[in-house]
Amino acid sequence: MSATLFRSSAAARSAIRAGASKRAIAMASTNFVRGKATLPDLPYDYGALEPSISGKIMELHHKNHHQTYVNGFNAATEQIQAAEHKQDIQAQISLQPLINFHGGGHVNHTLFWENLAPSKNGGGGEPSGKVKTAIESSYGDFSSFKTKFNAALAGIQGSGWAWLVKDNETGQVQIRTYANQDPVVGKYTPLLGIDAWEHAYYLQYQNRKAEYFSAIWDVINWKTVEQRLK
Ligand code: MN3
Repeated sequence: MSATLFRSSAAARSAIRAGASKRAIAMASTNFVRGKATLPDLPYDYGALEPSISGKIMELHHKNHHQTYVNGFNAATEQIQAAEHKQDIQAQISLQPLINFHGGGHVNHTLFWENLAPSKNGGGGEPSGKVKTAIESSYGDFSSFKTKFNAALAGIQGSGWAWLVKDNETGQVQIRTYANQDPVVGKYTPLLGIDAWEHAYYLQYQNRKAEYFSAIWDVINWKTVEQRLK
């Protein structure tokens, strides 16, 4: 497989070590610099999730795919601002799907990277504490939950995501699927998302996407899920 690929700068790494990662998780949906969305650094090397996800996939997925959503969101935002300036309501409305797609893509991927961790840094295993209790309350046990989550992923037609979300009204957790880059919004809080787009696995797994859905559990960062559930 590919050699370890470094992406984060030394400054970003030391910031992460200094405890910025917790803040970064809280800020996941608002990663902006001077009004522009920016590509977040990964808190691990591209090759660190192997063998579950190859370094080459991680590099392309982060550096190319995610960057495209960031660029698309910034471009659509500029167009909306221009339409607002001209008081062109029709143009503002017609730009909403672009905001949903590219903004959703940016938010979803930012949350996704944080949902993963190399196994040597605590990725994989089973949830504990409140996450374990919440999953058991909705799905009986972890194994049944995983089976249902993988079935939801396998059932996505075309491109989309499966998420473990918290229903903010009932406090219960549940598995929901979303088409394309539709973000988890409204009465749900996103806890754990798995990208089911072909670009997330094809280079390594080709048509064997069930193998990708099975392998990714070895690099799930349950600590992030716990922080989001709080
Ligand atoms: Mn993706």
